[in-house]
Amino acid sequence: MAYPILYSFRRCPYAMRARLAIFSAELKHEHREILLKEKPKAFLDLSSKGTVPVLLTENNKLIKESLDIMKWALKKNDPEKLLNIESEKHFSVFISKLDNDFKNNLDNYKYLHKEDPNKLICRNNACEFLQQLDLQLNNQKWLFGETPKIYDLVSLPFIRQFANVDRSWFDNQSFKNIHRWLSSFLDSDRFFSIMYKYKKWTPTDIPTLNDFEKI
Ligand SMILES: N[C@@H](CCC(=O)N[C@@H](CS)C(=O)NCC(=O)O)C(=O)O
Repeated sequence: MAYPILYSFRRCPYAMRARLAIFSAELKHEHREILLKEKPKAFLDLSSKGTVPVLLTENNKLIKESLDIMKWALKKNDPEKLLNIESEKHFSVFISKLDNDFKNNLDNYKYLHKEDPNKLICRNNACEFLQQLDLQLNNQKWLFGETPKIYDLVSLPFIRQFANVDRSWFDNQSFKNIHRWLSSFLDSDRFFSIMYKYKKWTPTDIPTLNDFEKI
């Protein structure tokens, strides 16, 4: 196989973070857009788990977790030094808070019925994490200074999802650093590029090559 293949879904925050890492690593790859409502058999045959993102490397290795795809891409090429972080252990704790606690609260806030009291309890719980990030972003552009790190790229797609549940409520909250951080991400070429609208992939399609070096 000439190029790695990324199976992705445009609005999925996990797929977004994988695309952010691949974009930063400037890796040529084939993009296959999957609709979660109608997953092609060829995709399910490859990954019975049925979640996106999934990456098939040029050596036929299958990577089924967004974080592993990010690390795979950035270990190949990391011009922004996103992986230059102080402590792997600190990063693992951060990921666990984000992917478990924050994401569970976000899902409940997003999907519970508006009359369910847990909806707002979960929104408040999620805000505790946002408050920590807001504090961390004080006087700096990104979570760890003036350049992004993997921390920013793993989390921003989920912060966007949280903000979009009720945009006017979110905009009225006092997370001034988060507002700035999120807006500058949403206005960036990086975000624009990874949100390109591909048509859905069908197994007979000819490859959709994605060469980020040319953007
Ligand atoms: N732990 C996985 C989670 C991926 C995930 O849950 N993706 C969702 C979409 S955002 C999915 O594919 N869900 C399957 C479905 O909705 O059928 C990762 O980090 O890649």
